[in-house]
Amino acid sequence: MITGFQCGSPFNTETVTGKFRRGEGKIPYLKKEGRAKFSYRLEKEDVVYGLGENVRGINKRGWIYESFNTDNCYHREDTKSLYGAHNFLIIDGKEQFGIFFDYPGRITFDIGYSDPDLLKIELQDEDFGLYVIGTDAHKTCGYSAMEDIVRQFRRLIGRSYIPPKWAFGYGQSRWGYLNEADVRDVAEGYRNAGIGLDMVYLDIDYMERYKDFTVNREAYPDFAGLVSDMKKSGVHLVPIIDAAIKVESGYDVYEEGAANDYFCKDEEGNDYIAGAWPGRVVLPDVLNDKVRRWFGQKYKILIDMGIEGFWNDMNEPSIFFSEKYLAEVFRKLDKFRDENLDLEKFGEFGELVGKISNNPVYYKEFYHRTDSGVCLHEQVHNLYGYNLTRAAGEAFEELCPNHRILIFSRSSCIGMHRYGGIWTGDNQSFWEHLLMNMKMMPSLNMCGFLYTGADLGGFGSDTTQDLLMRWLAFGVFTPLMRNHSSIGTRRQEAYQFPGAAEIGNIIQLRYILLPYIYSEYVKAALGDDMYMKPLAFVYPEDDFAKEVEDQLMVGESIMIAPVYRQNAGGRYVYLPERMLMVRYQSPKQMQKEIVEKGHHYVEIGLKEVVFFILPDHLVPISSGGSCVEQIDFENLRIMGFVETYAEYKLYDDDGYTRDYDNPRCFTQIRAAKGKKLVWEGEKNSIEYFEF
Ligand code: MIG
Repeated sequence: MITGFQCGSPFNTETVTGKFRRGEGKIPYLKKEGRAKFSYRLEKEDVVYGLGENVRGINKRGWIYESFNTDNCYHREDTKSLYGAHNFLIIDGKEQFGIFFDYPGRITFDIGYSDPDLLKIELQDEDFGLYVIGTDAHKTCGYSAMEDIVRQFRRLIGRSYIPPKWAFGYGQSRWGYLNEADVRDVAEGYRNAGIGLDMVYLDIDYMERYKDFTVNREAYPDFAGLVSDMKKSGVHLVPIIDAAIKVESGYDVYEEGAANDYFCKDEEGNDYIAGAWPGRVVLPDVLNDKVRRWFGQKYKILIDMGIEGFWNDMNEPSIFFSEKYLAEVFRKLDKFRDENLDLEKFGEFGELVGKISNNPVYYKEFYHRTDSGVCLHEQVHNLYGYNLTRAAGEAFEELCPNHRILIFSRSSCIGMHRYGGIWTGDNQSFWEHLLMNMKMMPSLNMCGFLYTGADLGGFGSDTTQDLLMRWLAFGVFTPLMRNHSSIGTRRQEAYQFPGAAEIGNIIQLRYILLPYIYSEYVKAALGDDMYMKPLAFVYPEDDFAKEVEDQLMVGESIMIAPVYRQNAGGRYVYLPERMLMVRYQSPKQMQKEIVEKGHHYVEIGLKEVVFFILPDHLVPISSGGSCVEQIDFENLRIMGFVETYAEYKLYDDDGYTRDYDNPRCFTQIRAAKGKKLVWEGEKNSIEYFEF
């Protein structure tokens, strides 16, 4: 049951696509403290879920968060906002309800920061949509209250993006692969080490002077040839696209956009000039329908060269400087020349240049011409990345109606989940960032972002072999499984390490579990469900499960408990019920053991991945392979924990077309203890995996 309130005259974000009841008068649960301020008294035991891409826990209590998309590479405990604006919260206590603010500007969520028992929400202005989601359906439908609230919310915002099947393979990325030889080296490095690989990502280095939709011809003399060569060996090249367009006469994308007035404008109505990778840049005004169509069609340039996947970066938008601000900085700097730089003066001096990158003042300097009129960027800030990716997503449906294209973005806002996935930005090779990755996943899933994952191994700083191994052991389960690192850091391709063979075994588990991972992913998308859940969503009556933030449910059959501490030989695991523990060392070395409900110390060696299968649940697996294309999805094996009887609804398709709802995609598998497996559907063979 969803009630939608319209406060003032909100900007049409096109986020809500589903049905709701129009509310009038009093807003339930929340106390209105002013026109754009709300509060809610939190009981001691209340848990607050949501906010998608953010720091801290699955339970968001005890900090103040802000929705204002930011290119912030410091993912620390004191960070308030990252690259996304995901304004959805669930309160789980005596009262259980969800709230969603459909609003593109800045919002503050003070969740017990100023007052530990108070939730306070404040919006920057008075025009917004507010949706309140109650629950009682769970009493009859078999879902927990939290699952029910999430499902209702997700129905309100529309079906999550489903990438092509190959996008569920393992990918290698790095800022700093400079040319064709580098790319071939990576693919070869993996092949020689016998490690699976489905994509090599191309960072800004592939472009000609950081110009979108160009390829550096010196570095890539035959780009289309390379793309096709790589694809023959099962590897997709996935190039990056940045938000900003280089100002340069003769550059067709710039000239076309300038001639048609497709760029954001400054106060005087001229093209707004900012600074980014290519130097002076303009920003495509993707909040305008026509511009969106134009920008989206540009992806065709690369699609025509055989490209089938993209990542969209810098679309908060990230701005290094504005021309106006830069001039001011130079002017002020000059004044310091003859100053005595004492404490205060030196501070001011440092700040001038130190605060130049992504200074929030830039967002007050330019305008959009949207279908609902001219808007100052700051008021609609959180919609920029969303619409840049939407431009691509909409174009793909037109350009490739029968062919899914991979797309994920750095910046996002709820609504964008229909068009693409996200990666979680510039983390570091820190153990605490592995834990943060685990906590962020279910929060993102609640908000509709299913195709998501972090830079495995860490983007910034030097990684270590053990961190990479532990992170990959978690990454095996995240829909986006990509190893990515920054230029200037230690190389972290799996084959670079002495333990390459063991790292390869961990990655191979991904390919073995692929039938399950793909099936659970698509079912979550089709059913408005989460792919990764907190334990509390599945075991709502279990008080201890409520506090577990370092274990997750993955799909309907698996619980994971990754190791996230250096030099740990294992960890404590909480089992809300008796489960089958699977200990994986390599495709040929797997053991199982029944573990009883309760707390256990489980040894988990660096080379191992341990996961748990729920009682009377099944996990369809493959016999492995070195890329998704090689996986035999027709002859499957089942890992199961059948105590009496288990059923599993398997989803599978050709991996490319968009006929998701076709009943032929489903196979119903039934397993009764001691009996042969039976199934209805089109699979060739399905057998128990004996181990
Ligand atoms: O400011 O394109 O998050 O993944 O490697 C850095 C270079 C710009 C930020 C992205 C990162 C990417 C990097 N980009």
